[in-house]
Amino acid sequence: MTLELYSNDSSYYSMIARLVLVEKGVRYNLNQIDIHIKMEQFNPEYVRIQPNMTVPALVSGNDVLDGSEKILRYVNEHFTGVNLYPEEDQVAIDDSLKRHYAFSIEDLTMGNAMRKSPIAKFALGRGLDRGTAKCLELMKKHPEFTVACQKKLELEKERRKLILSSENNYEQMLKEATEICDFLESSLAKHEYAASNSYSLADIVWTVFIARLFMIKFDNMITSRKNLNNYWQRMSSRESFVLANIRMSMPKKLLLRIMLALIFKI
Ligand SMILES: N[C@@H](CCC(=O)N[C@@H](CS)C(=O)NCC(=O)O)C(=O)O
Repeated sequence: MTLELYSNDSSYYSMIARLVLVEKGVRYNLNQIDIHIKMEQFNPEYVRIQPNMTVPALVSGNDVLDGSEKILRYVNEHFTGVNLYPEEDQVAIDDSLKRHYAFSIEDLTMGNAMRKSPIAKFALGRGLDRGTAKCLELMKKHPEFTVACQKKLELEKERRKLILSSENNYEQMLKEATEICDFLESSLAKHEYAASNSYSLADIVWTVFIARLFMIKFDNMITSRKNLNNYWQRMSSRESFVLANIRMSMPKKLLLRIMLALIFKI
């Protein structure tokens, strides 16, 4: 049976999906979805698979998993290989996953980009406008997607409010990111991995989380904490880190292409 993963190289949640597949040693076909320039998440063929119009999505036979947490749990449960969710550690792993998914990495990333650059703020606004226009167009041509599109449009509205408004939640996100790092630092004083003494689903999400902190130049949150820094050295030297293409930076050329495409409506 072939597994089809719909992913974007620099997408945070796609990295989680890739990392669990690699850690479990599962072979899969990688389908690239350009969510930034061509905005392929709004293509009807893709919306049929992933009505949330986001990446990642995983198709495994008749099963369609629409979101990284579902993919994490599904891949661990349905494939042989190391058990990344052993019974005795499930409470701690669930706690990690709950904390991780309660945090909005998007608000932190975008909030940070906008504080650094007014151009980024402008491009982001344009990106939201384009997403909204694509969604409206999709709804017009494909009335069968009306409910999905209305949900997405509502989310885009929320995003605009949270990310672009002057009272955005960046400070709150910064505080929460610091609390997560403190939580990890103390967990790692008790055991070798984030939730236990063996590598688990928790380590998958925290690896991607830390990589994102490096991407947005918050290295200090990691390097200033002894256990976390040591953990990061270990996680980032795993073979899976390279094989799953976990990114700690956004290629400058790609960033420039995205900005130009958004600003000049290419
Ligand atoms: N909760 C979802 C979040 C997915 C998500 O927000 N993906 C982003 C990329 S990291 C995306 O596809 N953004 C494009 C869009 O929202 O139009 C998950 O865990 O998979």
